[in-house]
Amino acid sequence: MSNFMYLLADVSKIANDDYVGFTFFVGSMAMMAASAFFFLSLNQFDTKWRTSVLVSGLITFIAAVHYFYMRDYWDAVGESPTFFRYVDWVLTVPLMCVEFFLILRAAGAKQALMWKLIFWSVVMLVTGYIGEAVAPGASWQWGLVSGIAYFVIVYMIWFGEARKLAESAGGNVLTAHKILCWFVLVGWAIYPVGYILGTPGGLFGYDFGVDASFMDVVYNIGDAINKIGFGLVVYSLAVKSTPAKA
Ligand SMILES: *C/C=C(C)/C=C/C=C(C)/C=C/C1=C(C)CCCC1(C)C
Repeated sequence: MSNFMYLLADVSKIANDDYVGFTFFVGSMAMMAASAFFFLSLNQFDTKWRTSVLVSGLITFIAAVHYFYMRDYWDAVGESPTFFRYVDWVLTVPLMCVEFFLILRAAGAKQALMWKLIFWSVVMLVTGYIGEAVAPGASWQWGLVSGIAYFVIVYMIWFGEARKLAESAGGNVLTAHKILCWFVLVGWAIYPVGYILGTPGGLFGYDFGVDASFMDVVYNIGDAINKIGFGLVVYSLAVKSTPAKA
C-alpha cells in the first residue's frame, strides 16, 4: 500500500469506530483553531488585558501540541496516553489558576493567591496521577487526596479571598469570575467522575468496570469545554473592558 492508502485507511478507521482517536483528532483541531483565534486577537486589547488573552491562547496551544502527540500515541500503541494527559494538565491547569490571578490583579490580587491556587492544582494532579497510574491498588485513597485539593481550589475561588477580590472589583470582572467558578465546579468535575468510573476501585474500592478508553473520550470532551470555554470567558471580559476605537 502506498502512504496515501495508509492515510485513507487510517482516517476511515478513526471516523467509523474509534471514538478515542476521533475525539483526539477533533480535539487537536479545536485547540489549534482556538489558539489561532486568541493569538490573532491580541492587538485589539488594552495592554492590561493582553496577558490574560495570551494565557488563554497558551493553554489551548499547549493542549493542541499534546493532542497531536496523544492522537499519534493512541494510533500507534493503542493505549491510553495517561502520562501525557497529566503532563498536559500539569502545565495547563496552573495556567488556568494564573488566569484567576490576572483578572483579579486590578482589584489588588497578590501573587501569593496565584501561588496558592497553583500549589493546590499541582497537589490535585500529582496525587491523581499516582492513583491512576502509579498505585492503582490504592486509587481511591489517592483520588480522595486529589479531591480534597480540588475542593480547596473550589473554596478559594467561590467563597475565599478570590471571591472577595472579585466582589470588590464588581462589574464585568465579577461576572467573568463567577462564570469561571462554574467552569471549575461543574466543568472540572468531569475529571473526577471519569476517574471514579474508569479506575478499578476508584470510588472507595467500588469497581464500575468502565474501561480506560471511555475515560479518554470523557477527558477529551472535558478538555475542549474547559480550555476553550474558559479562554472565551477571559476573551469576552477583555472585549468588554476595552473601549471601542473611534
Ligand atoms: C484542561 C484540563 C483540566 C481543566 C483538567 C482538570 C483536571 C482535574 C480537575 C482533575 C481532578 C481529579 C480529581 C479531583 C480526583 C481524581 C483525580 C483527578 C486528577 C482526575
